[in-house]
Amino acid sequence: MTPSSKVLKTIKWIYSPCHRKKKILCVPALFFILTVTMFISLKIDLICPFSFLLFPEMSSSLVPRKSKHFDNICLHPYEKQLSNERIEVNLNVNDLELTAFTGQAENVAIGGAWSPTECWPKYHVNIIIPYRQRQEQLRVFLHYFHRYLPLQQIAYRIIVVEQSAEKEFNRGKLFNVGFVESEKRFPSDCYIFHDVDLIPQSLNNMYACTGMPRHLSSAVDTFNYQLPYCGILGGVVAMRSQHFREVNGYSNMFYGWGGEDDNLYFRVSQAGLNVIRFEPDVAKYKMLRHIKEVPNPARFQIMEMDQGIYSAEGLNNLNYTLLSYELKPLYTRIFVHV
Ligand code: BGN
Repeated sequence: MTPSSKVLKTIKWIYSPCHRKKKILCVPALFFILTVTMFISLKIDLICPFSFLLFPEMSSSLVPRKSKHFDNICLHPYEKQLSNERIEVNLNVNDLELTAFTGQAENVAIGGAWSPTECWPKYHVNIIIPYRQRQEQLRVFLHYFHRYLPLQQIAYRIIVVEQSAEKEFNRGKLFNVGFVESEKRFPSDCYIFHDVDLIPQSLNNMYACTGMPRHLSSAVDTFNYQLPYCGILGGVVAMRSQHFREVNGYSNMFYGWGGEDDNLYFRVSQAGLNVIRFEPDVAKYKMLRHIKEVPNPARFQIMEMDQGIYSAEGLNNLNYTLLSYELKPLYTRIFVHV
């Protein structure tokens, strides 16, 4: 029997209660078909707001780094018990304070890398931050993250990709550059693409990758801790490097504010991947205050154009000029012209 005749036979079987005049069974059968069809067509919309229900599987859905170590593996907050610990956010960190903090930040290696010394970290991440002229926020970010991440007992490196002054800011392209440059120098199976103005508020929001791409910042204070729309994938995203390559990274075409994150959501769905979100209480973020950027009026056209060519536009046609590469005390700085 060919696959298509098999399908026909199944459809006939489902409808058979109606033919056999068993009208009583006809209604539930049709109801069942209708529900399944609706569920498939609305799959994304239905699953999206409730995707945090996957949370109970959190520990098993995190993907550990490849390793031959079996002894003395670090325990992570949710593996001990969910943590209620809060780390204070200092919203005003000046240069002097940051220098003093650098002196105290235990074991942070030059370049902003850290790894636990007492146990073997199960997770290893590169955190990429696109950046330009947000010195105050970067200081707050570094001061917070080098206290927050060590408590999760993960191995990490903070990589700031700074764009030169000439053109409009291109968030997506800076992420692509951060990924390519990091893969050359300190590759990782897991990447976190992170805005500089977002501060996680729960220690249970593990900075590690899940089997599927994860939207970490799905409950931001400025959106009343709610998801503004289903296809949002901005702020903070964790992706396995293999998946990032599969979706061809971000688009390089979005200069100015808006669209590149929605475009990533499109790329992820086209690759047959799902977006995971943890429960709102875990995915809570505070957004640091800044002046609202002016949206790029051309973003809708770019989005439309890119949807036709995304497999040829992204990581595989990335070009940029590396202006400098520096290991700063609390982060790795990559300065580029894009
Ligand atoms: C959306 C923006 C996102 C932004 C969110 C949250 C667009 C659509 C362009 C095709 N999307 O409106 O880029 O992250 O708001 O601020 O503008």
